Amino acid sequence: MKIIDARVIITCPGRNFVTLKLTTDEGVTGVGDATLNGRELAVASYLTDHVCPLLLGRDASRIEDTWQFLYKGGYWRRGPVTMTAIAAVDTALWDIKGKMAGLPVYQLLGGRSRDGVTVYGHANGETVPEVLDEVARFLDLGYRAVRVQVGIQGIGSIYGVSPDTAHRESGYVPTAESSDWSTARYLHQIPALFEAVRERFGFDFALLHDAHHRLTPIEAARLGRRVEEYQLFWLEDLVPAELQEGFRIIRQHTTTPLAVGEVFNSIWDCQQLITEQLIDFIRADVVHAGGITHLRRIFQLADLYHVRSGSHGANDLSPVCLAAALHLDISIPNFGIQEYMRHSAETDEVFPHAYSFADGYLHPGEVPGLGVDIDEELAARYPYQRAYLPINRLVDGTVHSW
Ligand code: EZ4
Ligand code: CO
Repeated sequence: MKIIDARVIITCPGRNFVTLKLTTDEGVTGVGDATLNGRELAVASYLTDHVCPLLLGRDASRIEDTWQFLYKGGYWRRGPVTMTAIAAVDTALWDIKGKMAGLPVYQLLGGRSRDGVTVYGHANGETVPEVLDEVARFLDLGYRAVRVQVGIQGIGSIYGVSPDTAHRESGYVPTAESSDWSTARYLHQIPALFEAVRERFGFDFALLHDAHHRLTPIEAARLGRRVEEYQLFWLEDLVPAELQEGFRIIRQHTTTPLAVGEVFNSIWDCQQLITEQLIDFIRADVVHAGGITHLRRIFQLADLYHVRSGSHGANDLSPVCLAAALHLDISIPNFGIQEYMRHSAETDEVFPHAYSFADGYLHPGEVPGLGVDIDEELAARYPYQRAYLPINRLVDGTVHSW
């Protein structure tokens, strides 16, 4: 079974998505997400100009070998562009293998370890009452887990709290700059949000929060300790994680569970975090961390150290990535939770899929392969539009993590 065609499809049904489609000599197709938010064309070029020519004529059944071929064969290792490109190939090959076997991919990964994939939604608002209304909406929809984000007084527009974030949070904006970030204000005000949520809705659902890498370890430690009474499911991305040992400081001071990893590309980015048990949830995702093959390796390492999965699932990851994530999520022993930011109606139309939401869970469906495809005709109606993630600055103008 040889690969005879490898094509990159770029579409912008509300935001940009890059998709790799492979076709075999038997006419079977497979899709892989290759979207790297804000740097989409770099991955498209990596695939079109360098990887696709190497795939033609290769045996589509050799998933692991193809992964090693692209990783070791490229000589230059890791990094988001390379690992997203490898992920796209890997995901498409799993899709093809599932279709050839007549089985949903999760069956190839060992079958179900649970009945459904618990997901969390995003409750955002400029003010605490606005966030509370959003939490109510999610709980009414049956969600068992909700992430809460709120505006901070004295700070202008904060990434991730705009009310229409279902489509805006993950950054489909032309270089928005915010220039008054203050960690002191944030630390002072944010506990009141968790207090208000627990007071109104109680403790019978998972409550999450994302700090978008904006703190230092000691600031993070203080926050984690301060909010312990609200029993958060996790605090996410408290600090940038390039310095993995920095998490030791946070860990020494708080029992609030920690999650990090949505920008990680390989097992090497989290080896110390996992083996020293410095985090509780690893947020690496299929598309940016080398596909199903490599993410499974990360989750297997994590399982040895009591670290559970919590895959990034923002809506800048395409439905192809979400489908792949669900097959992995439902099969692994150490699943924690899956982020689920719904896609726009236009995106859902471009990517017809078998997964479905019910009662707080996502289900991958029983269609052979990943159960997701791209409608190329429709995709062609939404041409690429240049877009960037936002920039965050301190009051004095210093660039800060957003
Ligand atoms: O900012 O996916 O937890 N989710 C997030 C996301 C990320 C975007 C970046 O492309 O933090 O919204
Ligand atoms: Co995040």
